[in-house]
Order: sequence, then structure tokens, then C-alpha cells
Amino acid sequence: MRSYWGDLVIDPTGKYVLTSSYDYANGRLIILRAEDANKLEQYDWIDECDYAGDIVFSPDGAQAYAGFGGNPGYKPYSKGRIIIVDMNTFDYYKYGLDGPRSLAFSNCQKLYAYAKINHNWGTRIGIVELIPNCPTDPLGSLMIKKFYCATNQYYDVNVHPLVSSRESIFFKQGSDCMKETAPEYATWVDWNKPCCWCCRKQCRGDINCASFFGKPVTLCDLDIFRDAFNKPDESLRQHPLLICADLNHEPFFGKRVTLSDLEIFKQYFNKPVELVPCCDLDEDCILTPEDKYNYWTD
Ligand SMILES: [Ca+2]
Ligand SMILES: [Ca+2]
Ligand SMILES: [Ca+2]
Repeated sequence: MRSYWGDLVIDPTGKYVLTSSYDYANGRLIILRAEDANKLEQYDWIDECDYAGDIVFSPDGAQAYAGFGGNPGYKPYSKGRIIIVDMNTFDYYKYGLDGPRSLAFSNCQKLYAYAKINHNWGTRIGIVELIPNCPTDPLGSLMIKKFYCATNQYYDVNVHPLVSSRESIFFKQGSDCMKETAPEYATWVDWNKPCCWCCRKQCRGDINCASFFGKPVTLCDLDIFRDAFNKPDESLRQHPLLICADLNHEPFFGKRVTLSDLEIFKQYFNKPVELVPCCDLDEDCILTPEDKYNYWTD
């Protein structure tokens, strides 16, 4: 324990207690067994941080994210980080980000963090939306997907032509992305409302709802597709991402990811973003009342 507290939380299984604390230019994250407070892991010398912030868990409880803030330009505590811990192995990864004092997860597996980022026009303070670079490797590096600036200006750091503002974060917390009138609504509910089915290019093969070098359907998506292909429902339910590979939202002989999904995937694999249409009716990426989505989740 260091002089100043950050956060103290219990993981969703109730088995572990995580605490963060800090002192002059260094932080500490400790994992204890909840039952007897025996120390299991200690991540020390999270160096050059200015304070310890929130600790949150991914919706499936598999990873913990601990924010350690930094103050850019003020050495020796100029480096902020999010420490990502695999809650099964206790392996960890440090992701560099200035100022992650507050962290929160949305039900769409997106991590929001208070942050400072350097923009063309100087340092900006606001909320960043972070997603794993590749969801099949959740301990890998994160990627800033969007930045909601405190002045309500909005910078989309990805290629999506999204028009939005901070309000969309609050909207997304409260309502379903899929309309009840959608033909696949009952199926979507049965599969625990996978957010990926409302990503703008999921129906074309963007399984992880992220582009890589301007291409929506890439090797990262292929990895997930391969794991899901021709699998029975029991196997698909083992990992929340696998149902994202059902591109047409239709089953075939009791399987959800079949040849017709593969045909779609092949058509858009490695194509630049402008050749991969959105999933709304007229494919212009702008949702209207005729569309089956309330909002896009990517
Ligand atoms: Ca993708
Ligand atoms: Ca299918
Ligand atoms: Ca449209």
C-alpha cells in the first residue's frame, strides 16, 4: 500500500479484491484473495504516475482495468497508464494514456476513460472510447476509437463518418440498438443482445466492429470467423464474440455461421472502407425510421 488511495473493488466472481494506491511518482496495484485477504499479486513501480484512479472489469469479468494518471509535461510523473490484468492468469499489460482518472465500461464492451490527448490543435481533455486492437487478444494494446472533447466538439479518430456528441454515450446506455420490429429481434435477445449485430458493417463481415488501416474486414475478423464457422450453438455460446460472425443473422440447418455467411465474408475481405457498404437499407450509413437499428454501436 502506498500513501494515497486510488480505488478498492471486488471482482464479479467475489473471489478477488483489487486495490490501487500511489505515492510520489509511482503507483501500485494489489490483488488479494477476498476470502482471507492473502496477497496474490502485486504490480509495483507503475512508474511516473501522478495518481491512481478507478478499477473496472470487462462485462464478462475476464479482465480488470486500473487507471493510473499522469500529467503530461510534468516530470517525473508525466506518464499515465491503464493496467490491464487477465483475471485468470494475472498476466498484465500496460497501455499508455494520459490522465485515466475515471474509467467506465458500457454494455457494448467499450471502455470509456477520462483522458488528455494531443490533437493537432494542442492538448485536449475529454472522454476517450477505447477498444482492444483485436478482441481475440484482450490483453493486447488498446486503440482509441473516438474522442469526446470536453467542449462538446467531437473527433472521430476512425474512418467512420459518424455525427455524434457526448450525448450518444448516455443514449447508448439506456436503449436497445436493435428495434423490436427487426425480423431478427427475438434471436438477438436470445443471444444476449450482441452489440456487434448493430455495428454498421457487421453484416458485411466486420465482426470485431473495427477497421484496420482503413479496411473493415481483416485478418482479425477472419480469426473469429474461423472459430465460429459451422459450429453448433453450444460452442458459439462459449465466447460472446462468436455470434458476431453470423453475418446474415440467419441459421441454416441448426448452425448460425455457414456457407452463406462465408460468401459475404469473402466478398468484403480486405476491401477498402468505401467498397464495404453499411448495413442500413439504402447503405448510406445514416439511419432513418425504416431501418431496423436505433443506433450504430461502433
Ligand atoms: Ca473488422
Ligand atoms: Ca448465418
Ligand atoms: Ca440510410
